[in-house]
Amino acid sequence: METSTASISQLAAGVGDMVRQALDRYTQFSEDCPPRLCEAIRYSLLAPGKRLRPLLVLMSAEACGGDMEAALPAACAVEMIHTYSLVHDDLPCMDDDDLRRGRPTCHKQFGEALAVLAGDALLTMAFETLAGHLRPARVAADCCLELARAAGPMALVAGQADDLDGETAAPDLARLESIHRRKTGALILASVRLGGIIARASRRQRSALEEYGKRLGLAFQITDDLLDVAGDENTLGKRAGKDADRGKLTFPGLLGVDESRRRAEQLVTEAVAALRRIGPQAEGLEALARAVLERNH
Ligand code: GRG
Repeated sequence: METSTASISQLAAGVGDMVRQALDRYTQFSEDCPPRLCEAIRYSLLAPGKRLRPLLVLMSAEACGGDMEAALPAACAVEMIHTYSLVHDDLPCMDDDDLRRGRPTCHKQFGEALAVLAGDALLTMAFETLAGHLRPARVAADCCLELARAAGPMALVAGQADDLDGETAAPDLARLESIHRRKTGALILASVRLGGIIARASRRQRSALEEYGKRLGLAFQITDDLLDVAGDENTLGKRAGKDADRGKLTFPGLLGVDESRRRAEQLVTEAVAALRRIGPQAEGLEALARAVLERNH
């Protein structure tokens, strides 16, 4: 498996363009959508995010012998859910942030009420995109179920609720991992599973994707916590040092920077090892996992 860091960046840029164009097409609303709402949705969704989750959907499908084009609606649906979660997370009643993806947050730009509605619209549009654009219907239904579970009250929403509570809870590694398995990990795991569903992956391929996705999700969160400690605000496109300011439970806070880094590396090694069960066509996923470790934003 030899995809280099340079070639994964090129691949990611190419796939990122493909995803951006599709997101642009999915947000060409009729005049029934009020112009300010349309603007708020597109402002957040088309902002320059890393598109990690869409990349995972598309590369997982490809790794299992599927077609990236066929998986594009699922890649966009996951990005819609992710963007909705960021818009709502940034609200004053949640994390109260003013900078996201290098721009003022949605509520800073459009006001709180419209930001809530833009998030609501993105959440709904994700399922419309899956149901309306994936074929056959059985695959669309399976993908709807997968994404709904990952975004729902036992996963993404649960992790967020516990994270808000975590600001006052006693430090505990099991609790921290449980929060991030749901808040960050569930959508990352769903991304690789969606790719597998669309590619009609074998049982062996699905179990490899599962192992890869779980480990990558946790590694991604640990690097997110490390960047909050040491990252540069301009590169990050969001405020740094927020976790410590809020007394949040984090991996470096609990384990220290060096041990957190070691854990992230170990998780990526294990994630990559799981890909051997898929074969050489999983090299994009391997490069993506390594890029998560090296990321600076
Ligand atoms: C409001 C239901 C609800 C959930 C919010 C996404 C989220 C849950 C909180 C965001 C805060 C945070 C730092 C989460 C940890 C990791 C994470 C999801 C970071 C943002 O994802 P990136 O880095 O963002 O992939 P881009 O902008 O690149 O897409």
